[in-house]
Amino acid sequence: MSTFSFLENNSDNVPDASSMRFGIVVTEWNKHITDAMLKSALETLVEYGVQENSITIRRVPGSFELIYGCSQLAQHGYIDAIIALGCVIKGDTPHFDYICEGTTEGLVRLNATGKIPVINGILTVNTEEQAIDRAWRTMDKGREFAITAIKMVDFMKSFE
Ligand code: DLZ
Repeated sequence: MSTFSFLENNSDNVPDASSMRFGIVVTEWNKHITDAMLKSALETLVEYGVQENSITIRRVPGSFELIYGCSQLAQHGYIDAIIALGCVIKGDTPHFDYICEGTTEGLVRLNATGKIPVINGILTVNTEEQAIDRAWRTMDKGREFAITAIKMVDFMKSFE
């Protein structure tokens, strides 16, 4: 098992985010998991200086809809980066594989447009227990995704 800790390695050089604007698209599927990540992501963005009115939140039904949601937000929102929050839990059918492949491919395509960064905040796990571990029990993925988003906006702004 990987012992790498994102937060131990990436928390000391987070740029000031007070001028940054973010969009968050979050799923209703596995809401108890995605809401926990949303809460932590919001707290983290604000901790690093983001104004609450500079964060646009939109909800979509499932992870598959995140791509359309992020695409719309990228086109119509006045924002610097998007965090896509979802949680896909493996079931008894191949649906899990299709959703994971579809969302990954979709997020790759969105990022490849080079318009704004879209952070992959979709947990793809075998069990609900694994999702809980990642969302709040042993990890804090919402915080990780927020810090990643801030760093990517800083990266984007380095070309302006
Ligand atoms: C259908 C489905 C299933 C089985 N599992 C999940 C899941 O674990 N996590 C998730 O975010 N969404 C799931 N969905 C819904 C799909 O993402 C999507 O909403 C539907 O296929 C309709 O496009």
